[in-house]
Amino acid sequence: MRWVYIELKGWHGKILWIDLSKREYKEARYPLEWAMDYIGGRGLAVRILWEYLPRGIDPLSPENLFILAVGPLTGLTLPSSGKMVVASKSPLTGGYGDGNIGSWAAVELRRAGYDAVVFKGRSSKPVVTVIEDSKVEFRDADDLWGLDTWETERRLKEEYGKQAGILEIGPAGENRVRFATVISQEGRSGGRPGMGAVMGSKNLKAVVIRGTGDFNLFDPKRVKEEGSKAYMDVVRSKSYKFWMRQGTMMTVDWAQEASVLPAYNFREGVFEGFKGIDGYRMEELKIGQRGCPKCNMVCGNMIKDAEDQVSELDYENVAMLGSNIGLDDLRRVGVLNRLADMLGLDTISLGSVLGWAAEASEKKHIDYKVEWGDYEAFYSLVKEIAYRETGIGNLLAEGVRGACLKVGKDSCDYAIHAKGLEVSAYDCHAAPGMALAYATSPIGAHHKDAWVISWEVATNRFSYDRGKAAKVIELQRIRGGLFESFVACRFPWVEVGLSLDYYPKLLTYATGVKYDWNKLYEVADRIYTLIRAFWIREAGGWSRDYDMPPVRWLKEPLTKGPLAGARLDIDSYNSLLNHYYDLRGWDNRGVPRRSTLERLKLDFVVNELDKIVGLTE
Ligand code: PTT
Ligand code: SF4
Repeated sequence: MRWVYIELKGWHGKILWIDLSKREYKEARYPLEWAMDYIGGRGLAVRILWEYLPRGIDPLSPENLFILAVGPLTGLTLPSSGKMVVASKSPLTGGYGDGNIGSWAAVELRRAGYDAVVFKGRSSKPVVTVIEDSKVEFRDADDLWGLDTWETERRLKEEYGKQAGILEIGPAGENRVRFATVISQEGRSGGRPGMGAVMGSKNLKAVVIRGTGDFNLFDPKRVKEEGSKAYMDVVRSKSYKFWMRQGTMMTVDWAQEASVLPAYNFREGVFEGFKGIDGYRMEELKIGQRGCPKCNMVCGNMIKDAEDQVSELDYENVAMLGSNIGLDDLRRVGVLNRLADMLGLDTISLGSVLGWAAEASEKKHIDYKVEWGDYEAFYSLVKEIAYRETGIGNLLAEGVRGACLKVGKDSCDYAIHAKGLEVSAYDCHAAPGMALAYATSPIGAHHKDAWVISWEVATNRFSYDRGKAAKVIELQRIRGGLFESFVACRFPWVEVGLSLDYYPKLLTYATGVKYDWNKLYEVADRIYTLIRAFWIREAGGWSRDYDMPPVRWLKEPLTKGPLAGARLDIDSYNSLLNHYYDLRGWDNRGVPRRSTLERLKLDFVVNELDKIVGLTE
């Protein structure tokens, strides 16, 4: 195929390729079509992985690619644009993995003149990669290896200045814990499906980025005017004041009220101690807030934790390390949360493996004693996991799916994951739409692609109708398809109601390409379908079992709260899944149809998928 290269505004059109084995780098232009058809961020990342990742490799081998990708809206003067995608083949799930992290590294990468950086190979010893505009240096990192993320970033800031954007891993990433994340700015964490472990497997302790260039925009004046208006709309919104008080922590009370607050390893959707960990309790302890660059609604709420240190709280962290493990003291939850940030562990997966361990201990499926709410035992387990020092630490470092497969004895019946990624903090015994959102999320069970639960609870909660599948797809398009590819934070829209209409306009001003919703939805569908093709390729086959929710929600009803007795119905779930597949143009195995691939300009995957699974028309 002959590719045309980018001469457009809004993108730089360049990828920086870094070979850590050889300590070499080069910059390369990428095809114009990739920008047009995938926009950037997640879209660009999956296109790169499809094209360049050797088939079937071990995600922790040097062959894996570790990608940082921004989009045309990243870092601009518009609300909450300081975000970037970190992506790779996941060591936790074996499929496509990514996360969205707020960091100055996102802004600096755009200033440095790249749309993405791709790392391959493995350094023979610990290294920090330093990108300064078009120059790359490899700084030995023996002195940093073993340090926690906060200390690593502090030392690198001393060396490279306060303006530098820095992404790093902690001991968990170094030790290849399968749910280790990438950390920045002490409380930003990205890449739930083990992106930190991939960095660790490459001996890449940190990436430092500084750039001095401009954003190469089509109409910078209109971007600024429109972006400034959007900032004002954020501040003037009705929900702004309360958001600034509680941020995502307001969700604890809502989740309790709606019976979706995970408790005791997702056995229940209500928690008797919720008042000890809710947004109002957080307000009593709050000492400040911080967040990502370019944001005027910063959501990282800081408290002094039980060890008198600063911990930055979010709903997911608190529910998973609080109610899900039976802990009702926010200052103690704060300690576990801070440890996760410093060691570089994903809090959601961590809360899930701790919950699984408590249940396995209770059922005597493992020879280890840890009880619900046992803070000291959980505290020690967090460290044992990050350092993989002990038998139990090593076991839990594999994630719930890996751990239950090793332990056996029905312990997979209470391993709460989809496709190997631990479920985030919404119980779905009584929320079929959210269960579908988790089960079909392109990275495994994360809420980020379709947080349909608030709509579901407020509407026809117990139905499994076609409209629900359509709603999941609508949200996946906007959240997982678009915000992840033009790359900005979705909270201005989700949480304070910023009009979505800003985004096509801003994209058009930034790039000069006319965007409307039809065009954007087509991009989103293309990205979703390519990610599905990538999963099938890497799994070497496919069946609808991959798109099923955790067994617990189907088999074991809730026993507490107003919805006691509720559970998902398997036949109805299957019919909901059929609607979903049909609306996406996938067959009843969850494999994209040939006609869908062709309509979405994904002809280049047809032959390979056909050989693996046999495509339907
Ligand atoms: C995100 C996931 C979330 S989603 C939370 S809380 W949330 C957890 N936060 C963690 C943390 O903190 N420390 C830690 N060690 N592990 C953590 N794991 C969990 O990670 C995050 C915010 C949040 S807070 C959310 S919903 C929104 N997510 C966005 C998204 O996905 N895309 C997008 N375009 N905008 C988003 N805005 C919001 O960003 P992952 P961050 Mg995160 C302490 O990365 O892998 O997607 O996992 O990036 O900068 O911390 O911002 O109630
Ligand atoms: Fe970051 Fe929160 Fe601001 Fe979004 S709202 S950009 S997650 S600080």
